[in-house]
Amino acid sequence: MLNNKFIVIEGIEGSGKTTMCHFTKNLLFEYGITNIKSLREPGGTPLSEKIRCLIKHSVENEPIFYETELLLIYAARVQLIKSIINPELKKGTWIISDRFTLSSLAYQGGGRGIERNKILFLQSLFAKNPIPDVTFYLDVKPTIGIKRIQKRKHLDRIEKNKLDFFVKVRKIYLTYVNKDPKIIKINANHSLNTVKKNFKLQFFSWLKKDT
Ligand code: Z5A
Repeated sequence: MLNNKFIVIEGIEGSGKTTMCHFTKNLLFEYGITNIKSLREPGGTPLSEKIRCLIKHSVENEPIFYETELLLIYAARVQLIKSIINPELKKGTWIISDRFTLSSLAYQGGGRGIERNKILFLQSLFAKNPIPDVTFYLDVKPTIGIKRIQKRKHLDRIEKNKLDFFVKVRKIYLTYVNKDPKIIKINANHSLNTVKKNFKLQFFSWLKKDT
């Protein structure tokens, strides 16, 4: 029997993470794995979903400081790890998470400019484990990703950032791709069908190697 895994999908907005999380679930089904839980960050528990709303929306007449944003993200994350991720992994459930700790290094570190050491310290205090077994990073040029999400009517507080913000976020993602062998980069600039085809190849290649 295969050991369950903790799979994370990362990337900037419009890279196709949510689409690929659904696709990953289907690929696991295809492989005969059915005990799967799909999660998103920030969110995934009733309290974490409430915190998600605070993170995504502006408060009238009060700016959200970057440090506050970081702490809210970690509050939601700790809640999710303790109440769902860790107990489910222990039970043998496969977890697919739309974003995880790498997002904080990319957005709060790269985008907001908070020192990496501060983020890693917070992580070491409250979210040391679990470490994802694999992270699929969907790499898209910010101009392409933004164009995809602009089709939506409402952009949230973070999505309203300027192009330069997402350029900085992507740069940090790419730094980690180059130094962490557990991160698999997928070129997400192509059509959805092409990205899915490539994702499937890389996914099964990882799954067969790792199980
Ligand atoms: N955040 C943070 O700052 N720090 C953290 O530590 C964490 C999170 C964990 C979560 O918002 C926000 O929280 C996020 C970062 C911050 N900031 N923002 N903004 P979210 O969950 O609402 O947003 P998101 O995670 O960025 O997801 P998204 O905008 O929904 O994008 P996506 O999931 O990557 O893409 P999608 O929903 O799958 O696809 C978007 C559209 O593009 C859709 O119409 C697709 O059909 C289309 N699409 C997807 N792929 C393709 C291709 N290949 N070709 C053409 N069209 C495509």
